[in-house]
Amino acid sequence: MISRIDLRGDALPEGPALRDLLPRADFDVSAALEKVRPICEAVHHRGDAALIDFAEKFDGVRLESVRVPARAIADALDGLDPAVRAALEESIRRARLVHREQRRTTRTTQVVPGGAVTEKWVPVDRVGLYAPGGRSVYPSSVVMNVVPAQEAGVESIALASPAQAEFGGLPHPTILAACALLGVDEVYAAGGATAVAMFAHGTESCAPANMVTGPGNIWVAAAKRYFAGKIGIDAEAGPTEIAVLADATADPVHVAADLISQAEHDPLAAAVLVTDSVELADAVAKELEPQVAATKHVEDRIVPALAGRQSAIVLVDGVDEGLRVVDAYGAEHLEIQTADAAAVADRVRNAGAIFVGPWAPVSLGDYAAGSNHVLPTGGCACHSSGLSVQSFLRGIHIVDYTRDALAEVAHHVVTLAEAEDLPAHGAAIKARFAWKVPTSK
Ligand code: HSO
Ligand code: ZN
Repeated sequence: MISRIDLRGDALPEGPALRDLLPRADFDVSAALEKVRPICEAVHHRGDAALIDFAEKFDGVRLESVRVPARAIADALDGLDPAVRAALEESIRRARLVHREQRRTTRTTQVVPGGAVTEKWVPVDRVGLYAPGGRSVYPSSVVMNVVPAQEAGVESIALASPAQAEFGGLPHPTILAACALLGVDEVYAAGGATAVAMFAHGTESCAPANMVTGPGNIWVAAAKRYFAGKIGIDAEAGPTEIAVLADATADPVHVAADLISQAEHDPLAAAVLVTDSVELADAVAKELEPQVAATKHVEDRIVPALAGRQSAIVLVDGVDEGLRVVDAYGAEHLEIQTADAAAVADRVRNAGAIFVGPWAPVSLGDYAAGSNHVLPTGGCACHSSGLSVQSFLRGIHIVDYTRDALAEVAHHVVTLAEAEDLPAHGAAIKARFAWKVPTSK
């Protein structure tokens, strides 16, 4: 069901060459870009009417309004299964504990006497959060988007999720209930690229947002790319990924279960085991069969995900080589199931989130570790982080210099301006000192 890549024996290649040996899904956002362009333009020009038409076309339901009435949100909470409510509340509580600690404090650096730079952290004014609702309805993703935005101090938070024909054109009730638990009352029934376009341009019923975040399918990613530059976006989410770095001490039953857990998301989801133990590789491959047979979503997601070119068991000579492989891969989720897992985890440089040892499976992080599950995919972990309070903050530098402090450095500024052939830059300094600025010469 899962292929093998044997990297034992020869020295591993460096950087991109190593990355090229590793499995990865085809996720061509640029091809999708052309398809979302007319959707984004229609929402721009026709506003709510376009959203209503697209909901009819894509979600099979004619909406009276895109804005979800307050009553529907309250009703969804009333109808929520008490066990799901308790689990969501615990998830929210833990996420708040972690994200609250991420708040940034204003810092002033006294560069010279009379010359200071303060970095002031200001939340984005208004954000639009997206919660998918097609193949997947994830109230947990509502928590993972809303909590960091709230803890960052964002004042205006709106959420969109696709209209569900089954629920009279409202987003899924569990999504609405999660909004109610989080105190989000501005919710729209809009899906995929249409939701991103709604937040980017604004419509009659929805004010434009400064930023859009949240997971979604390729259309959401393409719409984010389309609007990047106009609005802020978080990372473009691709299909989910789990990599497990394991040695002979790992339990194959756990490893197989964890690989399957993320394969369950999507036929393009990636499950990669990196190990120096052939015995573990064999045991995991064997263990996958009965576990897959015993679960749901087998033919439509798990089997294509595990059998796809994006998934593999990668054999390496040792844990050091395994670390090089997982760093080259830069997984969204990386589990370390080796002896002395914490020390091994400490050496990892590229991963969206790292799960240490046998008792921290990715599923824990998906729901209730307190960590965020909106994480960089497709190797973007080598330059980006998951969603956090920081995602919703801007650090503004406040430059405050006295006359003397400016005078002290004026000749350096003028010299650099001249070196860059920008005399007007220098003149802005000279003008303040009656043109009597000493040059560095
Ligand atoms: N593993 C997904 C998030 C998720 N899992 C939502 C379950 N529900 C991407 O990090
Ligand atoms: Zn998951």
